[in-house]
Amino acid sequence: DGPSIAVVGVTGAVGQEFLSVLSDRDFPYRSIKMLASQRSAGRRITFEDRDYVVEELTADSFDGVDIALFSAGGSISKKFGPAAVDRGTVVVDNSSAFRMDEKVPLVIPEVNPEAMQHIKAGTGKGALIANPNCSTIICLMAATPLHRRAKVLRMVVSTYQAASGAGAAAMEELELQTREVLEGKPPTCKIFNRQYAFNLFSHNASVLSNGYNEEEMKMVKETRKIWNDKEVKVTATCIRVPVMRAHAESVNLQFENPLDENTARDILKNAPGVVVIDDRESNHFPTPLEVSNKDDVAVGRIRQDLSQDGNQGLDIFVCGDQIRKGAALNAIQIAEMLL
Ligand code: 11C
Repeated sequence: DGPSIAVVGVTGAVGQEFLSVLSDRDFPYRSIKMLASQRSAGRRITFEDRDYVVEELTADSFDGVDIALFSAGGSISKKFGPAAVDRGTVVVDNSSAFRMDEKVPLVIPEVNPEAMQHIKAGTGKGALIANPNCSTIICLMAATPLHRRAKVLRMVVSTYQAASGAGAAAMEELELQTREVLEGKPPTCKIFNRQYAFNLFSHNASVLSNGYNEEEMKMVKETRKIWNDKEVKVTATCIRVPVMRAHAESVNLQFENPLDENTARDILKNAPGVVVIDDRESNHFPTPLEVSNKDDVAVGRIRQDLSQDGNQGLDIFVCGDQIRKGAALNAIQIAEMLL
């Protein structure tokens, strides 16, 4: 029993993670369609002891589908998302295609579940729900509980983003380059056009006329939409680092009301989907490796910002698995709320 579901982009890094998360969480379904581009059609996938053949994605793929999980890039979402909605499917879209559309809820289940409370699956009424950008999700998982208590006026974020954010091919190239550099060979530079192993660089998203890149502007705009707060000031610097699958972020917060670090630590310890790793004595704080393949976002380095008066500011350091909470897990938590 349960809804009929479709996974769009099933052969990609997030598509594959959709399947593991569905299985890990015992997501109920009566049927599941594995959809991908023509290039991947015909491939075989074994999922929960059953064999599936990957089908080529077409508009008709969504006939009778209650929930579709999309992660095949913005252009595929733009082309097939509305076709799915027309057929009565609720689309949970991992791309940036519809995030800033006023009619489309942009949801982190722990943060703003109310934004999608009017949408249910299996009613024959289609809808789109957008999954936020991974850097935004990971940041807001930690910042929101503090925002609820003391109201964030300004947030300054610096990211250290993993290869997985650029897809499975970037992860493969990081591994290949690492081997090549260690062997003294010239590195293969197909994905980022430069050496990635043993290096870091400004995020590969396009740089806009204001000097920010698109990834940074996503953090600014998505935070305002998710918090339903047009006034909150956000600035970000997004950097790609040679880490496989978890993003790290340094987040500086300025509050309207005072918030001391002990209270902040207690709030974060009780926040759903968050774990606190904040051991000053042994210098143990969150690392990308410790959160890889984990559901929870880890927070540490929780400290008063010395540059702000009267307990009005905090610095925190956050790590989260980009493929899991940054993408697949968040989308499937949204799908769970549709049932
Ligand atoms: C990254 N956040 O880590 C990006 C990838 O808007 O969903 C995902 C881009 C997006 O590179």
